[in-house]
Amino acid sequence: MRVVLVHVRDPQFYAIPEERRGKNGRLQVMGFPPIGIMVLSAVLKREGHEVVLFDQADPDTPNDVIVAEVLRLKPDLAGLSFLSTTSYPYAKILARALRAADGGLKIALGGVFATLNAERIKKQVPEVDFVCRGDGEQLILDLLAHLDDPSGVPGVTWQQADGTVRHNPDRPLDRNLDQWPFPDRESLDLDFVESMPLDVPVVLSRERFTTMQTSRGCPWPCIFCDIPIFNEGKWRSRSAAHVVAELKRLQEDGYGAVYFVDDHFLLKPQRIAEICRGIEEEGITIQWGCEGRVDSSCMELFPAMAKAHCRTLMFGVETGSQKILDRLKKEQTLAETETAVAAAKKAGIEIVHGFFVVGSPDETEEDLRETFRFASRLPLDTFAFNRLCVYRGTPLWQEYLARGLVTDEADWYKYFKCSAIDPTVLPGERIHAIRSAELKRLIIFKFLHYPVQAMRLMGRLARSMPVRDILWMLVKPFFGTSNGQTKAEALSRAVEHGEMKTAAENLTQVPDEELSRLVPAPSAGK
Ligand code: B12
Repeated sequence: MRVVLVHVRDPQFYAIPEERRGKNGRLQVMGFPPIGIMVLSAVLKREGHEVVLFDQADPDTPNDVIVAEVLRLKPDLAGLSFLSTTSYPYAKILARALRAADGGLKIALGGVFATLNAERIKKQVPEVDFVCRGDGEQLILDLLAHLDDPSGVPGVTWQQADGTVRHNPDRPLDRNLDQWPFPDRESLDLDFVESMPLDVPVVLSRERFTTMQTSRGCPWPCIFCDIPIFNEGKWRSRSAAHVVAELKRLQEDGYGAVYFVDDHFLLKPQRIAEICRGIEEEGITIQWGCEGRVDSSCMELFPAMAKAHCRTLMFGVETGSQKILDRLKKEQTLAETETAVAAAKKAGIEIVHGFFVVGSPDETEEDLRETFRFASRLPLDTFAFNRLCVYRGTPLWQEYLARGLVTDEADWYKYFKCSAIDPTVLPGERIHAIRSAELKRLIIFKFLHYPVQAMRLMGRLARSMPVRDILWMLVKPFFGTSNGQTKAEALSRAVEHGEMKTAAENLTQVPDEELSRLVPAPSAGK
């Protein structure tokens, strides 16, 4: 059978504004590859199906091109994959455009947001035939075999002929992840390169870049995260041998940098030790990055990871206030953060990154300032201070429902910064003002107290950015402006594409009836 798979992105994550082609003639796209559809493609191809992939990061395949291609290819199924609340409006627009163009096309949606909101999506977007929940590998094979009657396919939400929406039982979590082939990285005519080092710094290399997923899930109960719900609170992993075999293949294919998109890569020490050993034995030199919790028991393996070319380690530090850590149910201590960051640096991991959130419930101005003081005490190389947001499905959403701050009926598809709806969060403008002031202080502090580390980072940035641009980027906050972006910034993603990001967030607030007016009406008879 023939399947078209599309990775839907919001425009803030669209590639590079100017066209750039590598030596091999392929368009270079800055960002993470869409491994969700790449995995599904590999599985489908192994079973003999024909697959065509589209990634909306490709400026050559906007919606109208995808619609025209689908009309030409006449697939048995069009699968749209998207990650988050912010890309849902774009997935709706594309689904409706496809349905308007071909009333008989079967359309499926999948991904984390779709999984957690399946029934609501099916009712809001009747143009979509199947909303697919959870892991997609076996599901898509089963669905293809039962397109006309998916009643026996676990994990699918669909509509019977009498109009009843059916939410088939969940698919049991599959622990055998080694059974699936490596992602199909060949079917998109794109080369992914890392984002400029201003958003997620990843491994800071200009090598051919890709991502891998070696485990799924995280069992901790942080109130802002929906991953435990998506994975039923479980953590599952591929074996070390399977991971090493994929890295080996990637090296043979010319990749030089890999980021593991695992929710918590650092969970199992023995597996990490085996991966590091395998990397050494196979002579793999790919530089890689990963993220995990600061209370990981893998800390004693940081030296082995550094030796196995782990270049970047990202920790969810969140805040410098124990009170807020506890409020977020992060179940970690400030002391654990200090120990982990110091251990990673001592082990020789080049880039140790701290993810922080600002604008949490019950956070005072003093807590916020303490977060920046804490960040300055940590020997972190890079950091990001993002605003806390609430997503449907998380424990924080449940709390907001109970407190009457949101309703499932009206708000389920909206993207909210907590400060916009929770009176126990500091006002958005205050958070912004304090963050800007403290960030300046932090940059000066880093240069004065960690000059060698700061200069090393500058050196790494200089590999991909002109020195003039680096300097301008550093002094810009002191002029109180985010304007005058450098060329490098223009090429990078979210941080610099502030306006697009806001536009994507705002689009989630547009009532669906209004959004539907943006696409042609569905064709009659469906
Ligand atoms: C890597 C990543 C990113 C990358 C982007 C990767 C990309 N290709 O575009 C970056 C860093 C850019 C990013 C950005 C953002 N992200 Co992000 N990201 C992730 C992360 C860590 C991994 C995603 C991944 O690659 N998974 C691996 C692949 C194999 O899995 P998958 O895509 O889910 O696909 C599987 C199934 O879902 C299913 N499936 C998927 N599609 C389909 C389609 C069909 C038809 C079928 C049958 C099945 C199916 O089959 C696949 C195989 O099993 C997830 C956490 C997670 N575990 O999912 C967060 C996550 C998706 N991100 C999240 C968020 C919030 C964002 C941002 C909004 C952050 C921000 N404020 O800017 C942006 C929005 C990006 C966007 N365009 O939508 C949230 C979403 C929560 C929500 N309800 O909205 C998550 C869940 C993190 C979290 N803990 O809350 N992200």
